[in-house]
Amino acid sequence: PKEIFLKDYKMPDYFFETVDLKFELGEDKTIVSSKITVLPRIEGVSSPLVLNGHDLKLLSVKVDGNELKKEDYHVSSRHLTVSTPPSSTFTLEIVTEIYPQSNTSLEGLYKSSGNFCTQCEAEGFRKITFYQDRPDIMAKYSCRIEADKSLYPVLLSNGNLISKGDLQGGKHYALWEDPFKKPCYLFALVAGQLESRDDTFVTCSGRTVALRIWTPSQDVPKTAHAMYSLKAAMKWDDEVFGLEYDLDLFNIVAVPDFDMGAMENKSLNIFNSKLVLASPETATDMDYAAILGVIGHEYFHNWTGNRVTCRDWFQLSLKEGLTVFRDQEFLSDMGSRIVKRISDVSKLRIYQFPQDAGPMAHPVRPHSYIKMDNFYTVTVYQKGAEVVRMYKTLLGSSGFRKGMDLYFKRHDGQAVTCEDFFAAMQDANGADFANFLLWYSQAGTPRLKVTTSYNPETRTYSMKFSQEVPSTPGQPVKEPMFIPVSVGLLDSSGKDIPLTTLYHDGLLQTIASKDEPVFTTVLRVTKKEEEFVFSDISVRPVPSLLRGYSAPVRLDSDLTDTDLFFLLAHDSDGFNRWEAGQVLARKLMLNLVSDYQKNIPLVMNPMFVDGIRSILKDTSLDKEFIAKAITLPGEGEIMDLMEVADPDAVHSVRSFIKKQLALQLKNEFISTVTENRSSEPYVFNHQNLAQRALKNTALVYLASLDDTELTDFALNEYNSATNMTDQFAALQAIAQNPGQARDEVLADFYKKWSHDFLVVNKWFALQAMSDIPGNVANVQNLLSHPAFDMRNPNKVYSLIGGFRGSPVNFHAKDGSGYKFLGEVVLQLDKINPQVASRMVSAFSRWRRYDEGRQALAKAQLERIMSANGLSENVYEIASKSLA
Ligand code: DPP
Ligand code: ZN
Repeated sequence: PKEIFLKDYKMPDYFFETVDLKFELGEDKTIVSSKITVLPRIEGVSSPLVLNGHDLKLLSVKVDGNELKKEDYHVSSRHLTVSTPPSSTFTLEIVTEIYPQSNTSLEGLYKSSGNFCTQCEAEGFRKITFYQDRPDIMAKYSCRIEADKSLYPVLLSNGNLISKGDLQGGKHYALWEDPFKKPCYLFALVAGQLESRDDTFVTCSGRTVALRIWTPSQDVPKTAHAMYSLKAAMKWDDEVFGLEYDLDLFNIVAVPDFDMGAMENKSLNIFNSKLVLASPETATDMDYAAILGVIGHEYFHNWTGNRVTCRDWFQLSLKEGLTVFRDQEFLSDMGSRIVKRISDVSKLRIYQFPQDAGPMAHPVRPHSYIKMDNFYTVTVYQKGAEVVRMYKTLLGSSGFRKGMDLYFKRHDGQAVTCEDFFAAMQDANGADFANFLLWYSQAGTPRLKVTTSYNPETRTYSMKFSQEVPSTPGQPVKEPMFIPVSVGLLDSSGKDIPLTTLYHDGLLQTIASKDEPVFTTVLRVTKKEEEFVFSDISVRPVPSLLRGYSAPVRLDSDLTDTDLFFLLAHDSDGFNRWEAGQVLARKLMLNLVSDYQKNIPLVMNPMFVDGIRSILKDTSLDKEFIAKAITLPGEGEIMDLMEVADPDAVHSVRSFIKKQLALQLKNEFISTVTENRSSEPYVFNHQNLAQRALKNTALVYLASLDDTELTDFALNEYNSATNMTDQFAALQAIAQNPGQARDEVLADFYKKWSHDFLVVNKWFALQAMSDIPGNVANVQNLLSHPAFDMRNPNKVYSLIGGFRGSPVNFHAKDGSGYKFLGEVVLQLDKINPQVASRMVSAFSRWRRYDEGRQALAKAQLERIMSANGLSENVYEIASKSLA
């Protein structure tokens, strides 16, 4: 396998101006003809034209209408090289034969439930035809599709429908033309039996856009929320960024077999049906929110990704980090900003921090890859979004908007780099971002330490920062980063203290005048060690540090438990209120883990119980916020903080605390459930979902006690539920403990929903993630359940992916969890390497565990590495994990 490096980037020798494609779709083969206008970069200079291809059968190549002779080109399993093409504009015509019906990789052109569809990002277009498969080749496309009319009545591609009509032999055709230049990864084609939900949207300038969401006819009723989401996203981008949709038609197609969540192909988004289909009876509030977010995300790509795209795949975060940031902001505006921030930061900590501390650690802009598919990561996406958020924290909303406007003004229609985005932000604001670009090139989560001190004589309050970026593979030594630290100070009554002046670097700086007080300021920490001193502080304050989580760092502070309980009760920054509770919970859990390991009986800290009780009873708080604030950090998060991760200890401790809270707050939890039941029909809005979230969190606590009365209480919730959110939460609550009640309710749920594969996937995931003892065997058995199918990524993500969600079972001491996963990865790799490689990454942090587990996990990685015909995808992850 060949590694590709950012430093080796070269401009292409040839540009493509127009691409006319023709697809003759058939049952056993498809013929693809392409006609490309090729332009040498330097007129008069001819060099070999190298095209990418992946296992294509070449039928013919023509240059300027003449069939090439055998000696004028060379074809291999991965390339087609035209040796001496003309040195000025010419046409290149290529015909290939492909077999979509046997394409299980779900990359290129393939079939899903009998329909044809495509997935080209990152490098799938080369499975369709020979092409310069790289994002800096931007061309105008037309696409003619021919297919059997009764089998494939709907024929879709990018852009506008130019003509359609019947052909001989029961066939028909459609001709599509996309007026915008695009890289080939945004090409799409769909052909099949589909029906649409139609609507319209009027953009800010008064253009009426036709909106269509396509699914098999029986699912059309489940697309109402997706349509609502699309219209909300279009309106939001009009209003917040002044970004208007640019064509008269926008199509979304839902398919059941899809590697990713969704794909932003120009005007023809293709979605995993999980992220389109919803009804109150079959989808949870979380599903509804995910649909809103992902429909928004793909729509937002029309500007951040499509109109301005990436020069090369190393720049992926240019479009993904930015578009994730945009979908985060969209959901914040549609619901609770604080709760959204909490969820996003949790996601970063649970998934990205471990990646950044392991063998797959890479910068937001990676330096190299073997398979680009392996770099659609939480680092590129979530940490990338944090990097974009820091610009906004530094510039404010209007400064950020100015930067975005300049970015589009400069780069519309271009394929650009992360530096171009940085430059637009800086130039539009006359700002100096110093060494900020290091966020794109240095991997690893920076550690930021703060020590504080108050001097009553000088009435000054000092914050001393020191930072360290841990070494990561290939990057042993790091430079200090530019860390924006948003801070506030609380007085003894919990009120924010006005911030006026600050000493830094020997200079006195004005923060704000006394008449227009400011309560939060952003410190720019740029050195290894640095001090900031607030003046005019009359009492010893309690600091609120890194408000809103202003930078993706691990913060160590000298706050005492008393300070943290104080912040939990008073901080005006909602995120930091939650954070104070989390810091307390992490400390409590780590202390108990150490007791557990020393065989010291576990004792619950009553202060913590009181803290949770007061949050639970605080009627001034948002209910979804309460649900978040009473939820303990996950097991993975705690293991991540240990020298040697101990899944058994962490699991026992977390269960212990959960049960203690349930026991000591039983009455409070029962009233939380009863007071938050609703007899209203299901509506997806913030108030209602917050109420359900709180009720269901309380229910899970209660049912953890495994007490007959409380299990019946939960069963009653299950039986009386009128929507999937409540029904599934009750199922989860009951399924926490092994036994008859669990078995019966799981069987009942399956019987109710066996006809709906998206609901059945929830049922798989719930069982896979279960912490019940010895669950490896159950999961193994479910592999042969009639509803399971290794070829469908959603099913794999639910059952195999879900299994990794139970550390205590995945890391079973006897190695059974590792063995199970090792076997599955090898089977999957033959079917779908992208999906297999996502699964194998569960092994990557094997060195974090004790020696016994290390040996068992390592053996599985070695077994995978020694397999014949291993894909590059799995090879890259497995070999880097072992390195
Ligand atoms: N479809 C994936 C996303 O939108 C890759 N572009 O993030
Ligand atoms: Zn994206």
